[in-house]
Amino acid sequence: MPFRKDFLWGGATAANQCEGAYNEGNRGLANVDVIPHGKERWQVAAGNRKMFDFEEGYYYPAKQAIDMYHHYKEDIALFGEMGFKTYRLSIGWSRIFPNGDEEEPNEEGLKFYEDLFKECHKYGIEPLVTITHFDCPMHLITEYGGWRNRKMIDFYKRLVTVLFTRYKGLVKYWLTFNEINILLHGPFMGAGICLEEHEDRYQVLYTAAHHELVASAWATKIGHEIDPNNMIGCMLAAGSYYPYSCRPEDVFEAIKDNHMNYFFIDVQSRGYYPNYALKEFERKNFEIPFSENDREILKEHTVDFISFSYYASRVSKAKLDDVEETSGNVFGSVKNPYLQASEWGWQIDPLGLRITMNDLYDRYQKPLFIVENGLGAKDEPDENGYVEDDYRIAYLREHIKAMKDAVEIDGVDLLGYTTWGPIDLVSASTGEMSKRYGFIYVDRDDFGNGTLKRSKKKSFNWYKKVIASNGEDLD
Ligand code: BGP
Repeated sequence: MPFRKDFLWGGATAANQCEGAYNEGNRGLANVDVIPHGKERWQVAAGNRKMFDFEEGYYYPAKQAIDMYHHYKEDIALFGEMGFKTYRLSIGWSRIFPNGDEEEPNEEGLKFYEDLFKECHKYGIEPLVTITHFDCPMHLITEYGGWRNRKMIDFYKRLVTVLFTRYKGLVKYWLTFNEINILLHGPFMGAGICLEEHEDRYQVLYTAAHHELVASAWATKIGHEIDPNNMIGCMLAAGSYYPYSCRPEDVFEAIKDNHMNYFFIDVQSRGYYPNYALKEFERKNFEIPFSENDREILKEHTVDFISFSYYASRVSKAKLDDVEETSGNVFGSVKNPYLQASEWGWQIDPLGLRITMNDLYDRYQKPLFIVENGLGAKDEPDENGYVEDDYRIAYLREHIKAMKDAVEIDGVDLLGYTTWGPIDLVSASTGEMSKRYGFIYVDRDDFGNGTLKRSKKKSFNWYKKVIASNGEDLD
């Protein structure tokens, strides 16, 4: 059997994309609330268009999302029915600390997640918790400027101390920052940063990166001290870059692009800045804002495992003259002429998952955890909300096969696999509901209409079988 006996099959969501109830339970406003649906979404997420509050004339999908805040029992029961061994979810930071800089946490927020974790355990589901999945209390942005400010490390430390203490015995698997590399591409979404005109983008973003990296190492330290059983991982928006051709220039371009991604994980996993980054910092006159014991914290508190999202591979080319670009998760790349793409232009490459797994495992020699993978597609439900989603099954089947090969043939150590959006939820990149990933259909459209009724798609029973057979039965 290729997968371990205790292989963690399941699904993954993020607070801001499913919870809704943005102003209930004393929750404070967060960056993720004010990122609208529509063509300005990415401008806001990237911090190019400052939107620090709700504005007239925009629709904000995170406000209600799929209202999991009120439906979680029903939703977790469905995950239980599919046989989930794990459920990845994230904590809304502003539920726990509404402003982010309070001394005392908000009990209602803490209780909400405690109940939710207990609900998971009823079904034998192990929670896998992302401490922050893109969200940052708005007050920390307006008062402190988000992660460009070193004080964020202390606020984050306070948050994680509260979480590790309160949920000791309920949660064992933790991820410090979702897709930490998004910070370079969508700084408002990833780090609560809108660049001011006088600011140097490079300096600000790598300063914020240092703060997040140090905060992540602190979380690892604190988490292990509070409970040595805790397993704490980093999280990368992965997808290896291929050279466009075997021209050495293209091959080298791919090395450089891969470095940009690995940078964060190199620090989180090895405990020090890689030379290629130090050299570039020198050229750019960037001095890492090391404080007293940062080096030691980074060095001594590296992650236990490497988690990542994988939707597609990417392509690098030295000369971008006659090539097409394509979109992809978090950031696009040159289009690969050998691959098909989803309706949103994300290229489909199951073997790329095996390649990415090999790259990461060779590089870090730590267990991997695939915490996002899936196909965003338009579904057409019948009158009962049933969807014949063979395209989704086909996508997942091929990716699971590739991951099986990576484990069985290449010997990669893999802890688990959680598909993205086991229940339809709001898309991070577009704010749409119609970009659906789920095994469970949710009656809700792109503008907030619908009954929120949940119904099973064809893929629901298929995934149930996959889990029950520990990945043997993929038909
Ligand atoms: C990742 C995020 C998720 C998720 C997923 C799918 O970047 O971690 O939050 O949304 O991608 O992307 P999208 O929702 O844009 O289709």
